[in-house]
Amino acid sequence: MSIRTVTTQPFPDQKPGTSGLRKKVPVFQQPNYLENFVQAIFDSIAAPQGATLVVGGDGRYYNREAIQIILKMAAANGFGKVLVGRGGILSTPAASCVIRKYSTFGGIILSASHNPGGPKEDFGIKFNSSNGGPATETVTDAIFAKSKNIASYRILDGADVSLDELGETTLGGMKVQVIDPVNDYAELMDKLFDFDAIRGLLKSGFRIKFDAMHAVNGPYAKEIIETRLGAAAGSVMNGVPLEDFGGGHPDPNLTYAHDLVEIMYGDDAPDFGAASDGDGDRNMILGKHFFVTPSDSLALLAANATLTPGYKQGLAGIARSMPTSAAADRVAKALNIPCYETPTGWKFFGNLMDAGKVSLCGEESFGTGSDHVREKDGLWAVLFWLNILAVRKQSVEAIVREHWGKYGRNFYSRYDYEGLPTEAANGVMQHLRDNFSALTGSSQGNYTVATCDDFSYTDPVDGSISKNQGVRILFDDGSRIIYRLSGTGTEGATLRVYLEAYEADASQHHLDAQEALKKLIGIALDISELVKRTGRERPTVIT
Ligand code: VG1
Ligand code: CO
Repeated sequence: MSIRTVTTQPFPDQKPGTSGLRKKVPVFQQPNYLENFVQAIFDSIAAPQGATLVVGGDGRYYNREAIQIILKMAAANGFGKVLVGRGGILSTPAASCVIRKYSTFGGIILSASHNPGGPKEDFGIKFNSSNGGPATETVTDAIFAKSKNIASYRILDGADVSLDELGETTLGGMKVQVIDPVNDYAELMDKLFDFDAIRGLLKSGFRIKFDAMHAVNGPYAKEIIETRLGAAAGSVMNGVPLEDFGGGHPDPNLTYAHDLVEIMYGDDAPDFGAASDGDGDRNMILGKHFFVTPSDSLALLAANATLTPGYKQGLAGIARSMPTSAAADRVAKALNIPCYETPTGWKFFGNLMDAGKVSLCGEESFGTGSDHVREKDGLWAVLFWLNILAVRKQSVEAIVREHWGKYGRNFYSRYDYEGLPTEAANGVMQHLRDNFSALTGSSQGNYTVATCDDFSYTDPVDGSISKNQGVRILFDDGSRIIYRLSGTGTEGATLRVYLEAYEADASQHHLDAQEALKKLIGIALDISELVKRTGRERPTVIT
């Protein structure tokens, strides 16, 4: 087998977004497109000769082809060994777990997360460092810079490697070890949570439904929830991963996980429902006829963490992304631990966790996680909830209502405007920025604007600064409106509007979030001129 150096031309669009490079499959299928980006990664990360790499993905369309290319390029670029999940499968949190457990140099994860899959849909690739987390902005900036100047890449000429049997083969001078994608992850979960207690809960007649949405978590959920924890067969629905996720949108929210939502709001609803996304790192939590917002879920896990074996010593601190509600801040305050506010995207949590500053972190976008890995982790959140439910022996709704009674409630909603013309979306953001001084101090209905800014973050560990992370309109009663452009969309621009209002008075607790936020939503549309500038009367998705 010989190593080939292939001459290539740069593609100007290979800028990694919130979590890696995401494009439509046909874009990735262009000659040299994936190869260029992989070479840009290898040229940026300075892996020592003989280093070990982890490779796996969420099984979506083009996963297998991409893995074969990456393996041949890794062999040609001096890697000594690659650990790859059987069938090319590794959920994002499982990849993070494997990178850490075997002290590897890092890993390449293939996923476009919650975006649809298939020949005309989305694909994605990102590099995770040896801590198991997404590469820092310094590294992703370097990858982008390399991709813009790339002139050639190296690849091994050779036959494809079989990915379907466990065991070791060689590719040129490199070892390829096909590993069980579930096992290491399942063992870690068993250490963190009281599987006996959860088994007892499930034996007592407590019924659950987990919707894997035909995505990567199917095999993980079946093994852990049905086999190891003994939930009734069929507790995991849509458990077979499909290349196109069965034509669905593998995004666990009230809009896209409608099958599960129908069951959980139906006559014979189980006690607990949950779903995860394409690559298994997001989670949605439901009780019987009850939805737990991700921001509340983070706060609740933090408040109840010591009920689980993995967190019984308590938490070092909590971190949340800036648009996530401040519900977790109230818990941190009560526990007398620090709470950090970071830009959107998991890569910002890594430094805090590596430095031991935080144990739990989360985002409003259905992402929750801890320092057990360096990615958000969907199934972990589900098991955390089950452990709490097994100990507290109350319903999901009762636990959440008790929490609101103690800490007050942060009403929360996100409006997404997808597929906007980029100019119109940028125009909304610019219009807001141009009006910071006029807005500051102004009255908007019953609300008064305290300050407006463009969120900027200085990493408390390495001092790096990330600017322009979202426009914040902060009101004097603690309510907030935030506007942000998505970094993961693959078509046009996606504008997200985040709304939050705090209510300390328990008598208001019957209110629906949309009802409670009605005035704030009106203000958000008004001051941004969103409808006029985008022509959209309504958002694409409300969560
Ligand atoms: C979205 C979410 C963000 C999340 C990111 C990756 O980013 O808002 O909170 O970290 O997706 O999630 P954006 O830039 O489109 O708003 V996914 O599950 O990669 O794994
Ligand atoms: Co995801």
